[in-house]
Amino acid sequence: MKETAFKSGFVALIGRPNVGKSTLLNHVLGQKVAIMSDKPQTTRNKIRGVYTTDTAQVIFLDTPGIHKPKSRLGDWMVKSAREAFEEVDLVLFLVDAKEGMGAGDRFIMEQLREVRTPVFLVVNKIDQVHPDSLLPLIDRYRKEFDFKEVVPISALKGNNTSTLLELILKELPEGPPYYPSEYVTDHPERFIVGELIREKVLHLTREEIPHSVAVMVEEMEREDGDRVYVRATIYTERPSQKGILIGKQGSMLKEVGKRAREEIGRLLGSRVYLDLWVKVKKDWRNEEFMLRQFGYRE
Ligand code: GDP
Ligand code: K
Ligand code: MG
Repeated sequence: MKETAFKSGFVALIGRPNVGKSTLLNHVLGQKVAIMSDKPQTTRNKIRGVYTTDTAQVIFLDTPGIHKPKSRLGDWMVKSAREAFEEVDLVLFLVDAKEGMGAGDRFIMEQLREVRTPVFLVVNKIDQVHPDSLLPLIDRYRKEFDFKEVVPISALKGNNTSTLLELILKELPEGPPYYPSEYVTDHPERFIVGELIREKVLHLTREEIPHSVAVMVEEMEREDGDRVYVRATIYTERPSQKGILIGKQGSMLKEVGKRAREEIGRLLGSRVYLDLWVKVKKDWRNEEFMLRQFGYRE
């Protein structure tokens, strides 16, 4: 049997806010455990997720926002985004089937025109439109740009996402895996953010609580208006510990949240909305799965 060479490459995701970039990634990365780590990354591109099969590895990247610049800094960001697109193997341009083509889409396509990297048009949210409206919409995009592939999907329902993955894998060059196969990292700041929350718990509680606590940052996303939304869960081992952590009328949790929010804000250099939860997970310390999730194992 002929052995096929391993393929690997970098895929940039671009599209207006809320087109479904995060949803697509979560879907692709599926049930895999999110391991947090502080592996080095390039300064321009943020690793969003690593998808590994027996024969290939795809590294999905966040690209700097590409909006019509309102300032010199904006000009610079557009230029660096364009350069980032040159350095990847494939660009996925996500659009919203229901919203149709907007000025934001046109601006992105203008920038992509100056880039040699192949671009796929990914028409997302097809579950929200009548099939008949799809072809005219795709035609409109095609008139504006020469896409290597056009793939209609529903990231939410998982429709046609396996076709998209196949086409992505086809586009990748031969190359080695850049990350261990179990590495599915999200933003590495996540781990630090979790640790900051844990630190506040340690400062504010005593006795057995500190050792029985783990923090998992489930979501961390920069919203419009430069605020970062963080949803995190503090895990304890017993209901009584959960009670202590929440405190009288939520006072303890409020204090943990307040202190953590300030420090996370300093770390990230932006305002933070911290959505903090407490859950009981008996014996989390003994469960390999949980240890991985919390980033205590590679
Ligand atoms: P992002 O800003 O591009 O990362 O977009 P998100 O992934 O956060 O998605 C924005 C919203 O669109 C969320 O409410 C998603 O649930 C929703 N969404 C994403 N993909 C789909 C889809 O295929 N169908 C539908 N109906 N909703 C979707
Ligand atoms: K969003
Ligand atoms: Mg997103």
